[in-house]
Amino acid sequence: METHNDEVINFGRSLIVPSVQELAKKPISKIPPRYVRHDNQKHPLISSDDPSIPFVPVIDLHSLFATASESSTYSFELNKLHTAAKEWGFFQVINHGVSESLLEDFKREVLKFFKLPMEEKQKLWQEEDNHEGFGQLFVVSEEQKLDWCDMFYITTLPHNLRQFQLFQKLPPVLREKLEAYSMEIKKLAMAILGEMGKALGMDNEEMTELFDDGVQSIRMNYYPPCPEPELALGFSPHSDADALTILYQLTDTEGLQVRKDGKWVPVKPLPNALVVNIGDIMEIVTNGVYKSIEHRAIVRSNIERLSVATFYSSSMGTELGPARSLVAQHNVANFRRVPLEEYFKGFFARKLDGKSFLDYMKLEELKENVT
Ligand SMILES: O=C(O)CCC(=O)C(=O)O
Repeated sequence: METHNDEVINFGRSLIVPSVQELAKKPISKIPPRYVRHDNQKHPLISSDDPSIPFVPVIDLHSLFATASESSTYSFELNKLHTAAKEWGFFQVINHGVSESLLEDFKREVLKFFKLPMEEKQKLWQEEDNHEGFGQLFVVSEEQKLDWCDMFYITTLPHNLRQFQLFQKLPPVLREKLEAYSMEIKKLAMAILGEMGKALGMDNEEMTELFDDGVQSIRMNYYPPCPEPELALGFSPHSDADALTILYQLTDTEGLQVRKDGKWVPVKPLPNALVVNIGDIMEIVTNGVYKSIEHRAIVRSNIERLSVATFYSSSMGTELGPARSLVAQHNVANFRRVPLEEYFKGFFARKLDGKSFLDYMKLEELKENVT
């Protein structure tokens, strides 16, 4: 039986903005100025049809989870995972163990959720003092440019941090599938973190202590068709604040792009694959060995796109900083230590701006040396 706590932590707020999905239903040929970006062509665009573009690495998790650790298959895949986390900060996973039927069921419910009439969604809209619910995150001023996206955001784990009132208002079948999905994705995140710990030579107990009761939140994204897609962005460039993000691309429309060597590289949706990326917490915990990478989402003129991002962070009550077992290995700590709650509150109080928040965590004397 789920317990809940009326004193759940409020991680932040965001200014209330109108629904983009409703706006996109109107017969408009131009987007309102608040959605117009003039900076989104700053990095050359690459199409995944171009044979010269690199592919985001694909890791076969079966080779890691079900193969003896002495085997060459295991070490080959572990090395691939380690290299992907260091050099890309992004990879896709196949044979990940999350059942196809759960993925299908959850997808169906999320699609239905975004099709609910506005009167129903209004009951789940963000409140002024808390950013959980429908809306947008990181909106801190009336002048700020907005993303061409509606999202629903909720903290799912641990249960005592969940906004019980909000969760209870979700359609019952979505609630049930979301609960199952959240548990499966936590298992997957822990398993991937475990493999990363081995690749890094990190103390296993330290990894478990940091992440066993980790904070998980889920963000469902709906990107409506946009009449001027080249002027808008579905999601501003950002790195994630968490340790590990697991993204489920619900539709096969391309939209997610990763910044690699100064270029935006598309992440082509693969059947039954999930996208995993390193977040800022993991960059900090690994003392900078793994990198959180900037990514963004673009939009299309004629087709909608949906995705669900699950963010997994260390446990509340732990201190965020480089793993002690890695600092001992590296003989230097590259980031400061702060309580996790303070870190999150700081992150959500700012406008999304690339990796700027991670810079705040870097120890002063290292800032000039790190590009
Ligand atoms: O929709 C996407 O592919 C990107 C979503 C994302 O970056 C996020 O929710 O943090």
